[in-house]
Amino acid sequence: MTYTTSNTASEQLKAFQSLDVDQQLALFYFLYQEMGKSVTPAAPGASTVSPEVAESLFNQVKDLSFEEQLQLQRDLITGKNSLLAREYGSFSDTTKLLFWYRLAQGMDAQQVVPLPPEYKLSEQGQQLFGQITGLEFQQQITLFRNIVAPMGTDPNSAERGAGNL
Ligand code: 45D
Repeated sequence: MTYTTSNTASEQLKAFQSLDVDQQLALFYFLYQEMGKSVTPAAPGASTVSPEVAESLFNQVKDLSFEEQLQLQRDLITGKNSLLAREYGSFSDTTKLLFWYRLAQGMDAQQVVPLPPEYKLSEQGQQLFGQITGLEFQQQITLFRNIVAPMGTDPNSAERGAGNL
């Protein structure tokens, strides 16, 4: 068994976060494509998810240019402060996940900037893709929640008035 195949959940999270920002976006989208079919809008009324809140942020992003959409997604990953990043930061983890899910659906509907057609994952990204797709569905969801949770800006710790858009 190699080191990478024995990665634990928290090591997979670290490995994901150690990829460069564009690789994280691409890997996340490939994972969506892989699992997307098995995610039905499962129990939208359930637990801590707020579909209308995720939808409202999605609609704001949808109205941006493709370049701005890409920048926003990069900024969410790097934790750059902005109005939209603070709005995102105020969501529950599951609502954050739903928001990313909506973005990916938006890509499929050509409302959100698509991946360049020949975009490839790095060796490291491909390995991680293999590991993550091999996880049980529940473990995948947990990992995804942990991936999206720290993104954006926590509105309570963000300096008031800082950032715009
Ligand atoms: O030019 O309990 C690159 C809910 C390169 C319901 C790029 C759920 C340069 C409640 C950067 C690649 C549904 C929430 C461009 C559960 C370049 C509930 C662009 C489950 C253009 C369990 C890259 C939800 C881009 C789940 C634009 C499982 C990349 C949700 C964009 C899973 C990537 C959601 C995106 C996932 C990835 C979403 C938007 C995996 C989204 C992934």
